[in-house]
Formats: sequence, C-alpha cells, structure tokens
Amino acid sequence: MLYSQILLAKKENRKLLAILLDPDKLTVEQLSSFSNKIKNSPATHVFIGGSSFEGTHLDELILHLKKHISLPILLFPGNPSQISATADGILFLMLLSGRNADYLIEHQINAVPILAKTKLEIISTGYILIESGSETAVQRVSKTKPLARDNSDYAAQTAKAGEYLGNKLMYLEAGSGAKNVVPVAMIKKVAQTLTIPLLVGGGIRSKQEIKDAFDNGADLVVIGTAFENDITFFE
Ligand code: 1GP
Repeated sequence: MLYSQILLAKKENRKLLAILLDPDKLTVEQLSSFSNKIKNSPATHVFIGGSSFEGTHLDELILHLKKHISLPILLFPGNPSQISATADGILFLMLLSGRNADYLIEHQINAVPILAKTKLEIISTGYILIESGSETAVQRVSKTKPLARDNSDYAAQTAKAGEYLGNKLMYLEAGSGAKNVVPVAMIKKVAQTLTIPLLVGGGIRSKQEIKDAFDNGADLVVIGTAFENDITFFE
C-alpha cells in the first residue's frame, strides 16, 4: 500500500521525492526522454495533475509512463476530470487554506462515482497554499487567498485542524513555479505540529532548497517546474 510505504519511510527517516508532471504541458511524444530521466533520478514517486487540465490524454500518458518506470504514480488532481483508473493512487485533496466550498467538499463529492469505478488507493490530503510573491495558478483557479507567509503559527494551526479532520498527508504548497518557496521556518513549525507526513512543494529550483525543506521536517518534496524546464536537473 502506498500510504503505509510513506509512513514507513517517515518512521525510518528516509526522505521521499516526487516529480510532478503537468499533463497540460506534456505530450506523449516527450514522455520517452522524461521517463528515462525520471528512472535515473532520485525520485521515489511520480505525481501527475495540474490546476486546470481537462484534456483527454491522461490515461495514455500514465500507461506510457508505466511501461518505462516502476515508481508509484499518484494523481494530484485539480478537478474530478483528472481522475484516471490507470494510476496507482490519488491524493484526495482538500484546500484547507481557502474558503471556497467547491475545493473543500463539492469536487470531492463529484469524484465519488468516478472513484468507485477504479481501484485507486485514496489518500486524504490537506492542501495549504502559502503566499509566494505573485498570483499562482491554484490561487487563480480556486479563487482563494493563500495564507500569509509570515504567520507560521496559523499555517500550523490550519494543518493540525486537517490532521484532526482525518487527513493522512499534509501538503504545504507555494504554487507551481512560485517566485518564493515556502519559508523554512514555516516548514519547521508545521512539521513539529503534525504527526502525519508533510509534503512540501512549489518553486523549488535548487538542490539546496530541497535539502532545506528536508532538514526542516519535510518528509516528501515535490519538484515540477524545475524538472520540466531542465530534465537534467537531477544529474
Ligand atoms: C505544484 O508543488 C508543486 O503544485 C510543484 O511546484 O512546479 O514549482 O516545482 P513547481
């Protein structure tokens, strides 16, 4: 089971790394070179999804990926149309930082009949968007405000509420291509407050930033744009 593997890694202090692929920016033709690089990278997971993708080639992309790599593939959906039975699991997200009911419960309800037809492992994931210097796609699409980057206490309080509500993972997010990453002091505070695994992503562009996130308590770091822009990023 994917979740128990994540828990075990946390217990053994083995850090995890996910490469996020945005189906909007990825064609099946590009996948061969991407798959090769992913295979030879330190990635432990592949996440696939985006804020606004509504295309039709998701199944094809995932099936193609599966031919070449054996890493677990988790959906990271912006809406229920991004559910594909070909993946291994789904981060079942609640946008805890926002006050838009669509992203707290409406999309989740609409996803149920779709999920019922799949064998995806469903992992309840709290999702907290942090202000990162400019408007991000998540902010635009979800029509919500991110949390202030200088209020680690409130971010930790929000994360803990998600844990109490039953979230199995917590995702601290600056947004794809963010100008500024989530502050390390905030990662630290949230990690100290939670008992569930902490995912951190958004705007991470260097190995030092990955290390900083891990050193401050992230259990899994997500890299999207940096790898998309330079598939030799991990070499
Ligand atoms: C976005 O956290 C992820 O949801 C990854 O962000 O694309 O900036 O790496 P980047």
